[in-house]
Amino acid sequence: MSYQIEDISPGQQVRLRGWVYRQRASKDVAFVVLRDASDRLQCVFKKDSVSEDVFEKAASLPIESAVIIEGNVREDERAPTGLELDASSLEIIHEAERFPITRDKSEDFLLDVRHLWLRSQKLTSMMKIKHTFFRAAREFLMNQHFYEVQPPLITASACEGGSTLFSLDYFGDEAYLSQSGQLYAEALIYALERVFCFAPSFRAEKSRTKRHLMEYWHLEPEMTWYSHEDNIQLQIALLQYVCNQIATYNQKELKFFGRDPHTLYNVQFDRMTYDDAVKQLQEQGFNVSSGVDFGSNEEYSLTAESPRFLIVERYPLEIKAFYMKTDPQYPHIALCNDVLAPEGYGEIIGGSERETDNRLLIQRLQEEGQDLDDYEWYLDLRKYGSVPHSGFGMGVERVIRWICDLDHIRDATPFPRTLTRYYP
Ligand code: NSS
Repeated sequence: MSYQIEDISPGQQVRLRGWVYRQRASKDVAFVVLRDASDRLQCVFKKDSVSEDVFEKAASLPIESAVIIEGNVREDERAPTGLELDASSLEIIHEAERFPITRDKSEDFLLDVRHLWLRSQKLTSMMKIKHTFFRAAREFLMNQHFYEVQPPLITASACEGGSTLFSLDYFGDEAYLSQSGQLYAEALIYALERVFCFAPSFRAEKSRTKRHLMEYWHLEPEMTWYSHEDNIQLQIALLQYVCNQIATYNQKELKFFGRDPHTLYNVQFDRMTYDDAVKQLQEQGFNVSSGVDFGSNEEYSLTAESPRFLIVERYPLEIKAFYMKTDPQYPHIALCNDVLAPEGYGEIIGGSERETDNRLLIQRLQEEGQDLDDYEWYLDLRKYGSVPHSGFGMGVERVIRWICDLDHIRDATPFPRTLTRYYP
């Protein structure tokens, strides 16, 4: 019977299928570290206990060859999993060519062979954590009676301003890749009330940073009847749930990244207004004044020393997107918030209550220089049964970057699209 490495136990006779992760041999014994999706295991071929043919093959196996190995599982204190295999047979399914990835390859080279580097422990561990993220986020929202909906990815209009749009030729017209599913989610709530989109978003970010991808996964809940405050409470609960699930199901992977699962079991939140954040930054020596959006240095500084998330709310209207609701009591303030990750990782969520007054929306679109014709359908939503509503967008790779303590966001996705790269 075929097993996955993580399911075996001492004393069992097993058949394992996988790839050669590492290999070395002496005169009398060959060691093959086998890798499958679940784990790695050292398989020991002793010259005096296998046929000559099997020993020869085991002693000369190129790494990344695909093999099936049978043997007996035995405890071994020195092994990372506490187990080893006394191998009795070896079947080579495919003998690999010389694997191009060896120690000390440059970052650029590893990006060129990303299709092969995916097998590394780093990317495999990241992908397993990301898998839990997707499952947990869906589970949390569905338990709260949200419907998952599918926004279009080809659009006629900008959601987040014109400067980061990727344009494409749509049979002679100019269309764009979606920056956000939000405007469509706002249409969908009139049918389903609580919805979320889980889809790629595209941003033509022209600066080279460690936290921007050109294509990233965007989780965007949108809810009828939710106020600014309800919206923030949902963000907190969602982050708590997702982090808790990852702490529970990805202990091995977290350990690989040096992150203690305890820091994720019960994540904490601080909260401050934009004005207080400006004051704090000024005290830290930053030359910021009210009415300016924070850059990455400012965001870094606000949480660099903190193990807690930071919610910054109530930004000046003039630096935020056209759809954010004006605070009825303070007309220069938007009822919005960002969430900054702990430890200086920067913004992971942007959200707001949505403006329902078409006069204000039209005014703000005009100020942004947008063509009102492109937003006619969106403005219709305020004409037929308009209700208070809120929503937010969470950048999945931004959260994964923090959880896995990754230097660069490109390692939070298998095939990153960055300023200089869209291959492989
Ligand atoms: O531009 S956002 O702040 N907000 C929106 O797109 C809203 N329309 C979302 C909504 O309310 N439904 O982007 C949201 C999040 C932001 O906080 C980041 O975590 C992430 O999307 N984001 C990115 N991640 C990776 N790379 C890039 N370039 C990027 N841009 C935003």
